[in-house]
Amino acid sequence: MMAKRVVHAACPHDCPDACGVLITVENGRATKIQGDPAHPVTRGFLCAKVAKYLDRVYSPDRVLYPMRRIAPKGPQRSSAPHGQPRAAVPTQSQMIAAVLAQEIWRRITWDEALDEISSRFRAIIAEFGSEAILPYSYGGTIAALNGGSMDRRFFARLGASQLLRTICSAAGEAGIESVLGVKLGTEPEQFLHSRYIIAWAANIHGNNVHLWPFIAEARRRGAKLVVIDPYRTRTAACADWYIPINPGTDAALALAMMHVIIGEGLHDADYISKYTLGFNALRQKVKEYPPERVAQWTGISADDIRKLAREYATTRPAVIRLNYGVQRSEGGGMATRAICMLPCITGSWKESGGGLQLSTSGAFGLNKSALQRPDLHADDMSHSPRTINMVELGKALNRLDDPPVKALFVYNSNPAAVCPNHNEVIKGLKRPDLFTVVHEQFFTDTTDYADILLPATTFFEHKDLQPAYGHYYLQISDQAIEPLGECRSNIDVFRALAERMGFTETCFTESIDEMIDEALDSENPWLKGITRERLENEGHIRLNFGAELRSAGQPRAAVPISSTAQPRAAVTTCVEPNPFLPFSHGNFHTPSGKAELYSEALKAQSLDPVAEFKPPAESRYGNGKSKFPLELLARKADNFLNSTFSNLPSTQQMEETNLLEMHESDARARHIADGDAVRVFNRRGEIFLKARVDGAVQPGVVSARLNWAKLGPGGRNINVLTSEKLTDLGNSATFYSVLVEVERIRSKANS
Ligand SMILES: Nc1nc2c(c(=O)[nH]1)N[C@H]1C(S)=C(S)[C@@H](COP(=O)(O)OP(=O)(O)OC[C@H]3O[C@@H](n4cnc5c(=O)[nH]c(N)nc54)[C@H](O)[C@@H]3O)O[C@H]1N2
Ligand SMILES: Nc1nc2c(c(=O)[nH]1)N[C@H]1C(S)=C(S)[C@@H](COP(=O)(O)OP(=O)(O)OC[C@H]3O[C@@H](n4cnc5c(=O)[nH]c(N)nc54)[C@H](O)[C@@H]3O)O[C@H]1N2
Ligand code: SF4
Ligand SMILES: [Mo]
Repeated sequence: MMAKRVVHAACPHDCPDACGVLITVENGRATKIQGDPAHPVTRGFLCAKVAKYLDRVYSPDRVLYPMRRIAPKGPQRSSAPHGQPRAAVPTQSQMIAAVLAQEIWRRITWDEALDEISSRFRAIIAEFGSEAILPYSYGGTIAALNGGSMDRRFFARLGASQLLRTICSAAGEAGIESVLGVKLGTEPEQFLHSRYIIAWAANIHGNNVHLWPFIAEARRRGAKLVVIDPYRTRTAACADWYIPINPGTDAALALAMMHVIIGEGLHDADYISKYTLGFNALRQKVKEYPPERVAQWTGISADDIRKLAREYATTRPAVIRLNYGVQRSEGGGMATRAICMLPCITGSWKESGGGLQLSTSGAFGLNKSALQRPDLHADDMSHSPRTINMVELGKALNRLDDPPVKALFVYNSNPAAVCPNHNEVIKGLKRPDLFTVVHEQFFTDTTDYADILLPATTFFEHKDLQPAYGHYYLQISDQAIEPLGECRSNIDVFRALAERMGFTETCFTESIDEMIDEALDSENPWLKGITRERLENEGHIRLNFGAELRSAGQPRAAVPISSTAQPRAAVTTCVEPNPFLPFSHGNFHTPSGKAELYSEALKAQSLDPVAEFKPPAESRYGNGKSKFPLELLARKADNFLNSTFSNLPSTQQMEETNLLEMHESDARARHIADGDAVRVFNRRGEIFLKARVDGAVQPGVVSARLNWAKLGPGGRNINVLTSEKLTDLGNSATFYSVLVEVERIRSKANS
């Protein structure tokens, strides 16, 4: 009889928190998941969805064996009548029953699957060239290995088209890097010391819940919390000051704040002169953005803009938790850039509890080129393969030529749910001549279009190395249990495919531990002294910023692991690290080494070298009067993670789906009452939802949440309405620059 073990893991979902996790394993079966109480940031509690992870790992709906499609592509059911949610849609278990009845899939062996994939790839390469093959992956896991390593090696060596992975954060990354040169920011622990906290496009309770205890403690000590968001999130509801803003207008707000700060002499002239470049150009530029002018765009009164600017500049330390919501608009890159200038002109980077956090990922500096081997190329290829932007998948599948995309390999992603312009994506995925392989844990919207379906492990079933984008701890995530069924990790799949394709480079036979060692073998000084052995012993290690945390260096055995350990949400004692203040003395990673308030690089791209606000074309400020007057926020669900978790009964119970939230005045103008069935539409598509008039949004804005399309009414989700248009910087997605109209189709009273 095997003993009870507790395994240290780390949550690999696409979430800033990267929680430390403890998995109890008894007789080879995981019996309990809990947060690791020793993790200084995630502090022993998990979000509601991952707290129920055993339901996910052991769900009867897991894909457990390789399979070949024997039915036509597409969900195997008749569409639900318009406006009829759920009931008409088969449950997951019904779908699985169909699978088992072999109506859709035939089980095959791994050998058969790999043979078929490699022979189809060979044939496609012979006829169309290797660029006719397109990998498609994103954030299923963001751990260092399974998030992108063996797969990248494989597709580089194959000479496949390269995927530009821009669907999430590329605009914000370009924005922050244009000012700071790097994705570094305030440590979550230091929010404790803040006196003024702005949650700017940051849904903290929904998407970043482990920051909340630090904010809560700062507030107990007298800090003020301000939330800037067009949607009244749970965080906004408990803020000291909630400032609703019109979507896509944040650049104007930031410029107006700087107008006030500089105009009233509240800036830090010393910090500015030592560590920034282009202040005079900024001083000129912000003159164009007086609060009165900006009030018209943002919907925030000039008095409130002035008050916000003054409070922010004079209450010290002040910190901004900026999140990626702000950059999912047409002008998202510039908006991020303008906001990132704020702590540079107030000098708040100098203070513990000051600064700004958008992402901390730039500190990890793992050896990416060793992991991904971008130097690999196909034997007879003399040029770099073409690139395809993942946001434009619909376009790529339907309109690309020379060569057309003939094979699609999807892993770590569910594009049939998450990609904008859903109808175009589905049209492409339906192409009978497209050979589609999907490596998945569940029968998602995308597996409905797979020719070959491969079963994927969860993080319980494989080992990995886990960086973070919301704190500075590197973690090891150990394998807790054997893979279920015949599941294989991403690493194992691409290793096996490389062998089938006859690739002889040694990197294709490396073990997981060898790959972790390579990842850690980097030039980054902050990884100094951090080895796999130490990580295996200690679970998490704060990056080596030159000084050790008091708690670091303790072997894991010294951490009491009690089966009754309670989640410890409240920050009662200060962890008091030697604070990491990345820009207290400049050290910006820009070409000039300074915070670039003026950027030659932007000028070279014919963009405003300082910053500017351009009203999004698809917004209330677009040209002329639109047939679609309402701005849609096609948001994420608090209890799902993008489309992940949306099929599990235990998480479904926590999230009401298929709602359209609207303001009372917009509802009244359309004779819509709370609970009515409504049609939401624009020229790209339509979806049928239930109206909810609950004060979550302001006039002119409606909001709905992401879900699996096949669980939505009519087999659709909100991405039927979103567009493939790209952002100003970074070529990212514009999920929050969408215009729609809404009409009532049936009143609640008659249904
Ligand atoms: N529970 C949960 N957690 C998640 C996810 C999830 O789906 N569910 N997704 C994960 C992923 S992939 C990511 S990238 C992160 C993202 O996390 P966030 O960056 O927080 O992303 P969003 O939820 O898109 O946007 C945050 C907030 O910005 C607001 N917002 C939208 N448009 C604007 C605007 O124009 N101006 C302003 N000021 N605010 C705006 C939205 O209403 C939202 O409340 O979260 C991760 N964590
Ligand atoms: N309307 C709207 N659309 C959005 C967004 C929005 O806010 N609104 N957010 C956008 C953002 S920020 C993002 S990041 C994208 C996210 O897009 P995706 O990264 O596609 O996100 P998920 O929906 O979480 O799908 C990930 C899939 O990977 C699978 N998976 C998990 N682990 C593994 C693994 O180890 N191996 C393999 N092979 N598969 C695995 C999961 O089961 C899941 O089905 O969505 C974008 N789409
Ligand atoms: S999804 Fe985020 S909050 Fe939830 S357990 Fe994972 S890292 Fe933690
Ligand atoms: Mo994301």
